[in-house]
Amino acid sequence: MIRVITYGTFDLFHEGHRRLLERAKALGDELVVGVTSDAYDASRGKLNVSQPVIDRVKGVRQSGFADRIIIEEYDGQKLADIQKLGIDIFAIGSDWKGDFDYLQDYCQVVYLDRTRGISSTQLRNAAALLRLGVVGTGHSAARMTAEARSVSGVDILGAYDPNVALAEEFARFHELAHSFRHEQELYDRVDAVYVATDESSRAHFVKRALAANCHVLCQPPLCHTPAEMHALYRLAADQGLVLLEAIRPAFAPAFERLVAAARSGSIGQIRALDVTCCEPSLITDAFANGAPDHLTEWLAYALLPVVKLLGEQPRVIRGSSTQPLGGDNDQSSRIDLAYSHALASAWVGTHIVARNELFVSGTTGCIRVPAPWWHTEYFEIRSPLDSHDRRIYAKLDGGGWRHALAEFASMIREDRLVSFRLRPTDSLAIAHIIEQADLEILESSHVNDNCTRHQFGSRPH
Ligand code: C2G
Repeated sequence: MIRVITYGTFDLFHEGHRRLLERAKALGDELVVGVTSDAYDASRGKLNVSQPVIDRVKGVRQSGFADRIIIEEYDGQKLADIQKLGIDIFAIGSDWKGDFDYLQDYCQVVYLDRTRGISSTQLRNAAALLRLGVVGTGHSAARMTAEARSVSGVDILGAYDPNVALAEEFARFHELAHSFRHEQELYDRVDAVYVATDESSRAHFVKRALAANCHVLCQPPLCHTPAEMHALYRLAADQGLVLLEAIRPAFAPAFERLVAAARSGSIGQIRALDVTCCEPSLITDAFANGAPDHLTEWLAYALLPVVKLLGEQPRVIRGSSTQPLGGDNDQSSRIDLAYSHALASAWVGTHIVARNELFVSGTTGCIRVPAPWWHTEYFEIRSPLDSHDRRIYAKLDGGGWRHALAEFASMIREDRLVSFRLRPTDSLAIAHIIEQADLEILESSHVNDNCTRHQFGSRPH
């Protein structure tokens, strides 16, 4: 008797799940299926699971392949189950290749090819699955694609890149069903796209995707000017489509709680905000996880708390910037803002070791978010009246990529065009501040031949 075990969430049971169970069952005589509990999915960062465990178990049972169904409740249970149930083969989809090699000391480990590109006819509830395409094949595209396996209800169908060979390689590496030679072919096959091309072509692809009736998640900055951004949001709204800039900290649970705490008066009235986003020259994995790629993206990060906590219309905006130093993207910029009752300072730079904290001061207390603040799982509320700092925790999954994608997918599913986490007006306010500070720098700088139009926008291509 050969006993096989496999595990999964099995949300909205579909053809990919059915084929996985069918092949797992064929490996032996008896198949045990572990279905994740709701709490375990939450703890392992599987986002947007729409069915409770009882319904997911029902889906697995109805497939007819499982001889026994168990509930997976904690990390490390796989090892315990394998020993307790006398398992010979552990089987799992190829999207987990390598992750379970440690079980080889206890049983045979088999990775079964993931089903690529699930069609709507293969779903019980077709509207529940978001077919996503990726435009661009760089670091951000790769990271978002990898994180998508942990967002339930999202299936990445394929990739497009103006460089066809890159798109083919990307699709092969990420086991996607398609690489598209023509942009329009991708738009015709998907519900939504993630645009992660280089900054200069981003607005072009966003516009074309919207015109082709696709929802768009876009790597920030969406474009260079508030006017252009406004036109893109207008186009999306007119078409009834979601357009969301993936400024990842906006979707991080700890940041969301910070905004709620600060705005609900937990530190009195906000009087000052100090935020730093500096990238050291030596980038460790821990730093890179969730950090933006370019100075312009750093600026969007740094201005996010300013706009969310102090509002969209500062009275005064002052910008200062070094000239590019070692390279195009090696630069330091500061924006100082005055609101009627508060001051803010946002500093971004590359090749600088800085505190990278976010500090918010109020009339009765202050909030500190430890470094790197855009990637944090907690913040502290300090008040002279309390003897202890209050720490508030909220888990961050997948470097924040997952939370951005989960919000985007929820918006589409719920037919919600605006996210309160990052409204179009927030994105526009950030773009407006950058434009004003940029103009300020140009006006105040002495006539300088090296002075380029985009003091803040300069970036490598
Ligand atoms: N799967 C597949 N093809 C798809 C989608 C999913 O073969 N198009 C496989 C997955 O690889 C996995 C199983 O179906 O083996 C269940 O997938 P999910 O429900 O997404 O669960 P998952 O998050 O992969 O659970 O302990 C939990 C497991 O480690 C993984």
